[in-house]
Amino acid sequence: MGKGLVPPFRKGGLGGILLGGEAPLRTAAIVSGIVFLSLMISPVVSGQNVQLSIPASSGAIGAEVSIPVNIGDTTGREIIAAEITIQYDTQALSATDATVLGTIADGWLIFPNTATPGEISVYMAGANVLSGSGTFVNLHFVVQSTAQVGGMYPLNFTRALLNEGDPGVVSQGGTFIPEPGGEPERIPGDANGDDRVNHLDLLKLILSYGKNSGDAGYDPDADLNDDGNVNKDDVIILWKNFGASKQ
Ligand SMILES: [Ca+2]
Ligand SMILES: [Ca+2]
Repeated sequence: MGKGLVPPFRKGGLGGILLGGEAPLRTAAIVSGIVFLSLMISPVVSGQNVQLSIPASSGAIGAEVSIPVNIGDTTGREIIAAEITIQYDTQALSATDATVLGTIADGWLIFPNTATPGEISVYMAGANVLSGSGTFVNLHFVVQSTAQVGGMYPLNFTRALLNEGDPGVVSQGGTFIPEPGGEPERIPGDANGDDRVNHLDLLKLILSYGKNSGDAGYDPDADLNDDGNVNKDDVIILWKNFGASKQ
């Protein structure tokens, strides 16, 4: 339909309007031009749609992170419900929850669904009509140990619906970048970090026994109480926890 309107618009079009061609031709050109322009322009009028977007974010491996879904100006749009589904990479993230506390949808009911790996869906609705712009909902994740530090993991909308589809939505996904995690917490007495306290830890203490920080052979891992020397105090810590393990 748009294509059929192109030739008359081109032929009589702007030239006819600007230079003042013959009256009927000019009228036809103006009418077809207006129809053509309105057909071409109406799908891209951005004021019609409300934008949903996810900003770039980052977080340490092992940490809990909150990633917002932001919403553009909602004033006067009568928004009282939304359905959003975001896909993410399970190598980097695992979704745990979604909340609206402190967002512009604070007070709405929210039903997060994280049952499908790599996907978080939220159904939300409220009696209070939205106004303004800002964070719409916070998505909560745990950064996975398999995440690559510095990698760029996309979060994409696979569903974004406001009310029953009116107003329309323009959605833009985001990127998550993992950061290095802290040292995992060791159980007391675990000198070699294998989450067990046993003869291997005792061996490390024996090899470093009597050594002070700065000495050749001083092993900071064997210095269980971090006081700068490996001595009977460290052996006592090991002995008290001998046999312990994580999970
Ligand atoms: Ca150990
Ligand atoms: Ca010590």
